[in-house]
Amino acid sequence: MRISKKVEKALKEGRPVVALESTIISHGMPYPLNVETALKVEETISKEGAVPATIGIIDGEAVVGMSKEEIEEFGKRKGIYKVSYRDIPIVKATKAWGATTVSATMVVAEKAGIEVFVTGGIGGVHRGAELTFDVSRDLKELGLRNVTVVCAGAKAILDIPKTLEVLETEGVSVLSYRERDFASFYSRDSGYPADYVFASPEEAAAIIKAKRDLGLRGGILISNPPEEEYALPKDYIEGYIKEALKEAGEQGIRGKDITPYLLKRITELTGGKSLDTNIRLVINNAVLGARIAKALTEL
Ligand code: PSU
Ligand code: MN
Repeated sequence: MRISKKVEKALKEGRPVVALESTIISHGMPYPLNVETALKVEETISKEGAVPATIGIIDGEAVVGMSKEEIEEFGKRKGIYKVSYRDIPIVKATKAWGATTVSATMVVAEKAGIEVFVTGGIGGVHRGAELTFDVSRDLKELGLRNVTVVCAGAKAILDIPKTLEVLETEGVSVLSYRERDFASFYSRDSGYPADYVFASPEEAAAIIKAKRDLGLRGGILISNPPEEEYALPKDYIEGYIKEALKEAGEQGIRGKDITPYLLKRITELTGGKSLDTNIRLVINNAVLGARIAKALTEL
């Protein structure tokens, strides 16, 4: 992999670094809002005193700390592969461009020695998984990698209680910032509690440190509820999710295409409201992620 000078220097000096993924850029939002958001997220992390490291695969090589131009290219270029763990050897050997999901980004972040990773919402157990077996690789890598993922819970399109059960099986500690409930991406609540509610970045950092000190392998999941002013009420968004899921079923959309399809369709159905919430929650996660990364380096 290629680590940017800036990220490498920060890691060497023990300064806080925050990893960011690229699927959210290439497959999660439309151009040019995807690029604007990615740059704004980086800027937010810098302002908080941490170093952002956007991760993706360029010509088969993992890049840690993309340049502005590279981020722009990830936002624009057509046909960029959506890379889950299983796809890493394929893009490597074919020298392809790959946007890394949470699962693949965790692999690269761990290799680079980055502990904290910020995204929007993780993948999880899809609704109807008892028939389709569609369970995101994100959950498996959360169980395996020593990386803390800061998100607004799991995407609302998923089955949240089943996702929490698999996280338990995988041994992932699920911590929620100031709210009882595990967040459901667009909404602050899901109806299901996280394992523990923490009150400050320092407290989260202490839990991460305890897990590492004990030599316990695997990730920690931080659920950061979207702020009240732009969070969407659960019953408002649920109708549109059901509608989008129904259309996806009728069109036979499956596998890796389902999440990008649903995010796009829900944006259309809500007249852009869901996209606005998605953008703002990622920025909100960047603030918390940077503060946790800082608190961790101070420990
Ligand atoms: N967060 C967002 N938008 C996204 C994603 C996260 O706000 O598009 C991406 C992440 O890369 C996550 C992926 O890993 O969605 C889940 O895809 P799947 O359901 O196919 O595992
Ligand atoms: Mn899947």
